[in-house]
Amino acid sequence: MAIRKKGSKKKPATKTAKKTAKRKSAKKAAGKKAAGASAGGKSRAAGAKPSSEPVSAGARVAVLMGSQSDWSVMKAAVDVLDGMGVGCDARVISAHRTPDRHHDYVTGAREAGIEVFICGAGFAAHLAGVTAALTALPVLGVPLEGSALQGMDSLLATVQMPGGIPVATFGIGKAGAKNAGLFAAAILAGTDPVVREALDEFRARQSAAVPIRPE
Ligand code: RP5
Repeated sequence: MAIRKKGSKKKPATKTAKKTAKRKSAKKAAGKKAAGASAGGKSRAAGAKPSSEPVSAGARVAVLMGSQSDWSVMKAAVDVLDGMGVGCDARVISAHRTPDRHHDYVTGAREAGIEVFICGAGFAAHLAGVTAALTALPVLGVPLEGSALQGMDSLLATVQMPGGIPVATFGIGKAGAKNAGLFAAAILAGTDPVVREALDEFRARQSAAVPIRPE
């Protein structure tokens, strides 16, 4: 039998008291976890601010790039989609420099009207892969040049996804960005006759622009 010390307010720890205490501390821990999740959580990078900019009205394709320095190349995807009347939302979002912005954007994108992601990144390019991990929407990856390995690093990082989380990977650089834009249009054209027509017109214009003889 447990003996209470004189003056001690603590009750003897019976089996029932121990169980109750265990339940209470589990409940407290669960409450803290929930509060952390809704407030951003402790796992978030210190000082990182989630993006509060809403997705552009009417945008159906999100064009993400890891750095401002990627824009001159990734613009090729936006240009081709703009030309077909498909709305884009272009963002500088890095999976490693702005992880909260990335998480918040990708997880809210479907509800905001986004149907396809195009992700361009250089070096150890994990932007497309992490995006695909967070959404079941189609993710098109564009490997970018810039490192000492001239984009071979980003190509392999983007294309070599382990089975289970697919990323459709395009060529390195501007041609890859342009083709990713066209492929995004092709995905939308599957259910949207207006985009299908725009894509057919794009192809027809492209064919007509090829000279019969070299000029
Ligand atoms: C990647 O690192 C970006 O996608 C970019 O291609 C590359 C270099 O970024 P900066 O150092 O130019 O910002 O994350």
